[in-house]
Amino acid sequence: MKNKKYKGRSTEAIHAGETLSTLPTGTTEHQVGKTGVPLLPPIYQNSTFQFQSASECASAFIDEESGYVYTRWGNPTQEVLEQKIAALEGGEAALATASGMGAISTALLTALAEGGHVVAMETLYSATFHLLNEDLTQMGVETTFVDATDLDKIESAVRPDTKVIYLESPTNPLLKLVDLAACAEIANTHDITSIIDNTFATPCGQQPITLGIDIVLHSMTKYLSGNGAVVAGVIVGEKGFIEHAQKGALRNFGAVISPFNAWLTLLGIPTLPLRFEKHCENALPIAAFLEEHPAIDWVRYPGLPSHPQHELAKRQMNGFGGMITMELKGGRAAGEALVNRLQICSLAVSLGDVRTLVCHPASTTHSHVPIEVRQQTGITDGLVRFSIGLEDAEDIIADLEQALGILL
Ligand code: LCS
Repeated sequence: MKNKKYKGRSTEAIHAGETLSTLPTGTTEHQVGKTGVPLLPPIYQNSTFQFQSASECASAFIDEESGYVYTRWGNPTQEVLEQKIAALEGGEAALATASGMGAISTALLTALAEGGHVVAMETLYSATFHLLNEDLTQMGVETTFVDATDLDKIESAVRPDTKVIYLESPTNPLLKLVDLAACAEIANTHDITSIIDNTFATPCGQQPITLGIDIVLHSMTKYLSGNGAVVAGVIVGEKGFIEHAQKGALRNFGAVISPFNAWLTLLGIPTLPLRFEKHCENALPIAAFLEEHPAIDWVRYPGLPSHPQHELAKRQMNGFGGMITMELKGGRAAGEALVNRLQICSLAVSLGDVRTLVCHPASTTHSHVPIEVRQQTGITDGLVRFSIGLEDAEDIIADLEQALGILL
């Protein structure tokens, strides 16, 4: 469903949702009659809202559209952010959350309110995998993990009680893609809710709702905020689903975003289109440099012709993003030596920052996972993931060149 007011993505990122800031809720009596409203959406850093009368307060409880009551139920700063992201994703409505995992758990708890079965990609962000494989399993939800690059495997995993098809594209950390339009068609045919985590692509890289996907999620900790200052998430989709999520799982499980984090994210979004362009512009020559390096076995970047799904990437994405994954020939020792030697690239988890971040899963995020399980899922010992930042590509390449030099 479209929520389109502006022709261009940059105008949308700057202006969408900001009409609220022209009507400051809580304008105090001494301000009435004065002209001039804040150009930047104000931050409403308050937990509760006051009313003039019992009847006004009572009607806000009956009709929540008529007023704000309590920040766990909604806050004007959060609403500006939600309207902006709904516009960027081409969705009807959005719901901001305390974290990306808050968005994922809230969306799944909403779609699975009456229980049911999930078909999910076999390689997902690790916490999403644990949520599906452990926490939701303990609550009676079953998940079948499939190689979603093979559409037949999705189709044949669908059961009469399947409620959700859950996807990431590109995936974390292997950068596999799924054909979103084809997955949406399978989901529609069987009346299943399709959900995608769009964190790696951002709404600038792909708009899954326009391809028929029902629900789009983000960890706004990453590219959307872009400043490495917040942990936040968002769900985008049809108004009925978002309202159900807001009044149910979000409100009662409580993964609400703080007004300050909503505001910090609002500061980041206007530059997202520009930042995304630069992330893409930097990543391609860096991926090409890595692919030629003798210490490296293989490189995955959707923009490289060597990516097994490069044709799908060209068809489905409007830019290949800033994430690059590679396999070093020297295994774990080489991975550790490389990250120890890098100077501009910072050794840190997370992604989508203005700085280039590097992460060696085998010695860090996945070190507790048994080696055979890691190898089965492709998280091998020599795997290194880069989130290419906004520094000059030549400086990043020089840093990589000096660090990779010790592996030769
Ligand atoms: N989805 C994806 C694709 C992610 O990469 C992450 C976090 C999340 C959801 C969860 O978001 P959060 O709750 O942290 O806002 N990814 C991380 C990573 O690759 N390294 O550190 C965190």
